[in-house]
Amino acid sequence: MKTPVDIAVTGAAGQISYSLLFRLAAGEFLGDDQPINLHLLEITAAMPALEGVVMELNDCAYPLLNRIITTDDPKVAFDNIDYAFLVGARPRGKGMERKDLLQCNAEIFSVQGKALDEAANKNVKVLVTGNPANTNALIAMNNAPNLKPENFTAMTMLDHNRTINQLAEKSGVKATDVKNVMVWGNHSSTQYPDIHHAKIRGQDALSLVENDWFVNELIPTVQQRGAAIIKARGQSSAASAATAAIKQMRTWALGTAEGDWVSMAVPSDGSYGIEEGLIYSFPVTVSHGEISIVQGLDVNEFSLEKMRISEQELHEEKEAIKHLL
Ligand code: NAX
Repeated sequence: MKTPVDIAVTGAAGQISYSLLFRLAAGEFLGDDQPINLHLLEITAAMPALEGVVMELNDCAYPLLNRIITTDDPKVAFDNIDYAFLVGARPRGKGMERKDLLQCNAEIFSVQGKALDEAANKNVKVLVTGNPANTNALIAMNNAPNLKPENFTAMTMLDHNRTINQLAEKSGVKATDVKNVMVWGNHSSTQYPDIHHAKIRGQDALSLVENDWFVNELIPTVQQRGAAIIKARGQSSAASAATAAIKQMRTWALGTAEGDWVSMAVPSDGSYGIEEGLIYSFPVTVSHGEISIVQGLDVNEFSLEKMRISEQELHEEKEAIKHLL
């Protein structure tokens, strides 16, 4: 058996974690020969609920689950960790403005960034899922000066998977027949799911579906998918978010498939003219744990305009929390 890896999950008593933790423990992340230690962080008020989750984890008698640590202290949670799934965040309360939500989450992620800086393994891979995910990742990154910016990503894999699914459903093919979709920008309703380079069984997607369907159906459907799920289910996406979190972290650890890429929100290096330093979703490939933004793709005026709208939103979010950077 290999040495266990240490994985932190924040918001561990929440609904995404209720799907995520069991799948991590079952070996879905790094395989069924990789034992894990789980470091579970919650707010103090949710510690009793977290104990219930731990009882259930233990009742599964998972062979790979070596140790579970529960705490309400980020420094304890992040001690020597290799991977951090930052899922926990403050939900939008009644009467709360978007900027209030941004502020209280900004404070959470500045504390967690400092704790990661102090306690985590220097090669830690940090995936921010809690919303507003891109800007929360930006704050955590800026509060961790001893970690590299490349240690941080925010989750747009769910949006990527949603784009694959829309295209597969429309074309009557399987999800695995669809390659090279991408999602640009913010994990918000300004995100831009783009199929200009997508292939369906090796053929250009836009030669198989109408441009009108792409513009007027696919884009708004993916942008509004989270809201549609809340409307139907009465709760926000949880199992699909956990699936996407595992896929994003697994891809980061083990690499992308030959000839394909995925979407991840990563620190912009100015590629495609996007403001440097924003955490912006790009098409990326991964090799040996290193993420590279796919370069040299043709981007037409239509796409550029959509990419800029999302960039502008991220710029405004950054301005609103700049005192914490
Ligand atoms: P829940 O409200 O069910 O769970 C969140 C948990 O986080 C709660 O148990 C809460 O006590 C805990 N928490 C709050 N502040 C904390 C802190 N400072 N430290 C540790 N734990 C803390 O939400 P859930 O449905 O699990 O969603 C979690 C987050 O993911 C939300 O911000 C949500 O908006 C976001 N999402 C992001 C997605 C993405 O694609 N990036 C998609 C799914 C999801 O909407």
